Amino acid sequence: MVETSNWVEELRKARKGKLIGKEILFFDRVDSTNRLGREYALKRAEEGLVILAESQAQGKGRQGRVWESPAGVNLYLSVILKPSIPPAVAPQITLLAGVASANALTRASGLEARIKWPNDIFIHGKKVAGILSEMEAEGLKIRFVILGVGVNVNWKREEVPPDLQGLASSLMAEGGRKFSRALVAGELLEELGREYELFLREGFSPRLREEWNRLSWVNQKWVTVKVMDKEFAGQVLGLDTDGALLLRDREGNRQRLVAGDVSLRL
Ligand code: BT5
Repeated sequence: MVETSNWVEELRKARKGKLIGKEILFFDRVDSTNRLGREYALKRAEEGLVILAESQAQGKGRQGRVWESPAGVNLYLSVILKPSIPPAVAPQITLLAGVASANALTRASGLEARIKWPNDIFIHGKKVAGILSEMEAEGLKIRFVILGVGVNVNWKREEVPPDLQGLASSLMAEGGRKFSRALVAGELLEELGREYELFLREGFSPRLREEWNRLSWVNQKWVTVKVMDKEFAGQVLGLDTDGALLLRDREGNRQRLVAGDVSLRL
């Protein structure tokens, strides 16, 4: 499908009346949609509000890393969520967003998208999307979660910065054709809405866990996981019933790791 310049209007039409994206604020350039989303949430914006930008000057990854956000080709969006869950289980939101994003990208592109724990979406072994969920809590209550997703849609391979060549890719680079951003964003918000509403009813359910394990790019692989200044090496067994990642080391000892704190290296 050829993209029209009013792709945001097309997306708004598709999301009319739905929880996630019933209101979509669109900006040409922001520092970070997550940062702006937080600002709106602090001003009591409603659950489901989506902040969408054509480009970001300071797109954020985890732990102060940078998210490359060139204009006109990709998706940068943040959703305000207000789940009634304890802060301790907030990393489960990243897991459900991983399932939703992988399924949405597969539906939109026909390419097989997989989750690299905890927050990367891979196609053909390269990162095409990243998730950043940031929480604001008051004591034992979550005030809101800003769920940010960046998807490389029509980024040309040769425009990927040199340090990310071979690591990062886009739907277009992997699929060999352009994709409609309205369509990709529409699938993404639809899947996020579906998984989020199920999560509110059922919590981190056996269905969600099985779906995550089915989509996992890391299960059975031998990995190193960095937790602060420690490193764990082991084979990935998959997610535990509460969403922690299970590793087994060479001696057969099991390790449980929570998505909030750690990153994984293959
Ligand atoms: C992430 O962090 O993968 C989370 C990315 C979230 C981005 C979205 S865009 C909308 C919203 N607003 C924001 O400000 N952020 C969110 P992390 O796991 O820390 O990965 C960051 C690393 O991915 C970088 O250090 C690079 O190696 C790589 N990277 C940077 N830009 C990339 C891109 N566009 N595509 C693929 N990889 C990228």
